[in-house]
Amino acid sequence: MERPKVVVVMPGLNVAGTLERTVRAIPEGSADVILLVDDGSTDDTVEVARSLGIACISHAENRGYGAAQKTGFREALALGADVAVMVHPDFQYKPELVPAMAAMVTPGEYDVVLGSRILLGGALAGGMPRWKYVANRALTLAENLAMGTRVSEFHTGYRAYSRRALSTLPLAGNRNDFAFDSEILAQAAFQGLAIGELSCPANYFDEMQTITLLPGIRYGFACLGIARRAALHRLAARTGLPTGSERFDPSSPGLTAWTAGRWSIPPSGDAWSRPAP
Ligand SMILES: Nc1nc2c(ncn2[C@@H]2O[C@H](COP(=O)(O)OP(=O)(O)O)[C@@H](O)[C@H]2O)c(=O)[nH]1
Ligand SMILES: [Mg+2]
Repeated sequence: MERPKVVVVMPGLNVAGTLERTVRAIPEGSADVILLVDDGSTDDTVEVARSLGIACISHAENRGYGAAQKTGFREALALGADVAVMVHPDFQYKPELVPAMAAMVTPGEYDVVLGSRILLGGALAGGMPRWKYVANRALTLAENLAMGTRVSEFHTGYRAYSRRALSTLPLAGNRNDFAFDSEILAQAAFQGLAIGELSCPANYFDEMQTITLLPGIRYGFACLGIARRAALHRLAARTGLPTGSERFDPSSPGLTAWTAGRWSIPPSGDAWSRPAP
């Protein structure tokens, strides 16, 4: 069997200070293409990407974390990826786990894999602020109930998706902010795609980026809105009531309808020729 093609997608805003550390920690040979989505950075992010020899696609202005994922996943599909692994370039998650994340996404097994900070405990000991931990647990409980899932957290930024998930989920109309991460899981759950998890320690340190209190509160309400819509949609699907949402309709536009982004560093021609690990 041919080795699956793995594209690492990194949505990044002003990550010049942490990009190199993140890229160097991705095990050699575990990704066929490493693709940074520069979300309108105003620092040296693109120059650092160039010095590292990775590919980079840029938004002319800041579009948001969800928008950056749409651009990155669309290009991962166009590059022929079988698996896309999202790694945050602020070095908060462990890039060393890319091969493990990718390996769990195999046809007929998981279409979505989450690197969970909650699964084996230790998130608080690892430095996650207490208010974030409590909010994460409460929102996850509500989302699991609404979506009929049993995942340990909806809010990790460390994820792997199969080609099938990225090409069939109606992602183009999803939110362009942080709530994209909950929306895509709601869609995957509704379509019956299997969601797997592995545990991943998260890093909290000075240079990392993280959501602050006010945007955090907005994010929480957005997630609750998604949970509400998902619950209503499941009810509608079962009963025929007209409470369905186009967000969960598989015929809504997918990533091919998403047009943002221009290459600042196109992937090199021998992108697929790197040896297997
Ligand atoms: N805050 C923010 N991050 C963005 C945006 N676009 C892309 N990103 C990247 O998305 C990732 C997650 O954002 P972050 O602030 O670290 O959120 P966290 O998941 O709470 O740690 C980071 O790697 C950012 O560089 C944006 O518009 N705002
Ligand atoms: Mg972060």
